[in-house]
Amino acid sequence: MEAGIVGLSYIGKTALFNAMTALGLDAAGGSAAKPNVGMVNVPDPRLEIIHEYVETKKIVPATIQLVDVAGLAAGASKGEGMGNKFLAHIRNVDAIIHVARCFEDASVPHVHERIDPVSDIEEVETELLLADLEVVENSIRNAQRKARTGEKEAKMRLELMEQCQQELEASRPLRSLLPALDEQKEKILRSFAMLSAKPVLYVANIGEDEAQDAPAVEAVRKYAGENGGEAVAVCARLEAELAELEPGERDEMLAGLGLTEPALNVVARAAYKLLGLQSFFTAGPKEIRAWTTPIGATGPQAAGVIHSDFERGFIRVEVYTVADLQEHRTEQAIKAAGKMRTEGKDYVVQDGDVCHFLFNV
Ligand SMILES: Nc1nc2c(ncn2[C@@H]2O[C@H](COP(=O)(O)OP(=O)(O)O)[C@@H](O)[C@H]2O)c(=O)[nH]1
Ligand SMILES: [Mg+2]
Repeated sequence: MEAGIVGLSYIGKTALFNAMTALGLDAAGGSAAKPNVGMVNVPDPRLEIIHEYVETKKIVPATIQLVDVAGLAAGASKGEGMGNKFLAHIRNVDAIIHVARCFEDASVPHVHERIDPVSDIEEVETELLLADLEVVENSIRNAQRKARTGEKEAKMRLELMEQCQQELEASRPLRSLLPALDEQKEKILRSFAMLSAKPVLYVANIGEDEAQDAPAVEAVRKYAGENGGEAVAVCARLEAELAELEPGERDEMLAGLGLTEPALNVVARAAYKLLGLQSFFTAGPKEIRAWTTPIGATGPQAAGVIHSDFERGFIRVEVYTVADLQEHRTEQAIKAAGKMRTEGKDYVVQDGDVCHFLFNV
């Protein structure tokens, strides 16, 4: 699963990418032709809780892939500059992290020489809407031809695309249309990988001394609420500095700021949720590990995340929760208390399940 960072230039996209991936690439990195790609750990306090009760050699968090593309400017949808390539990179991601500049800093240029995160967001989103509109118009022409010959699927597609056209022409993202669609239409719309239908997290990039509820940040939150997205505020530069410190020094600096964890953890978890992902755990002497599945995955599908043989040879899964472990302290005690559940092929794995898979290969 992959999230892509978008936004205008000089707003802190690469700073955020560096902080999240701790790769430390320089600000010039990441172009439309060759975006930066890195893995982000998704910090999960439940891993440490499990570790209080289970001895292990290492702890492995879940990860998501993050892409840092070059800044998008007006005209991208018309293929200006590297526009087309840029849009192609976004088309491949599963969710969008849209960064908006709230920080003031005379030494960092701004493409429009003013701080106005909501108009910046609108500028980028207009390009995404226009790119979608082009896809929609092509698809309408194609579906009209086929619908004339009475093809049923084409008729439905035509109806859907006309709905999309209406949304886009009213400057509304397609994600706001999704909840109203029936299952079949939703599936068709998803198959187009429309840019404005992707889930989005708005990141208000604030200055070092700026408050979480500064007017510019509140404006971003309001915009997010009205456009079917989530919003968080972080100081990307501060987070990038934090990410470079040794763990001990980092904790000291965080404590000095009155924080218990970097704001980035919040972003990583929000992105994970945005992608429709959840974690289950395995816990043993070799490792305690968080594994990623889409919400709704079954026992065999979850087993397949660990190894494809596990999915094929799945017999059953033994499951308990982190809360069970906190209450009973050992797996044996969980079993003795009758809390260890045995589940079969149809079991829908829940976020936070601790699993032992039984399989034959
Ligand atoms: N003062 C301040 N500068 C920042 C902040 N975030 C990023 N910058 C600076 O803004 C410049 C552009 O950031 P960069 O991440 O390269 O922007 P990008 O073009 O969106 O990738 C760099 O010099 C950063 O150090 C911030 O929160 N505060
Ligand atoms: Mg950059």
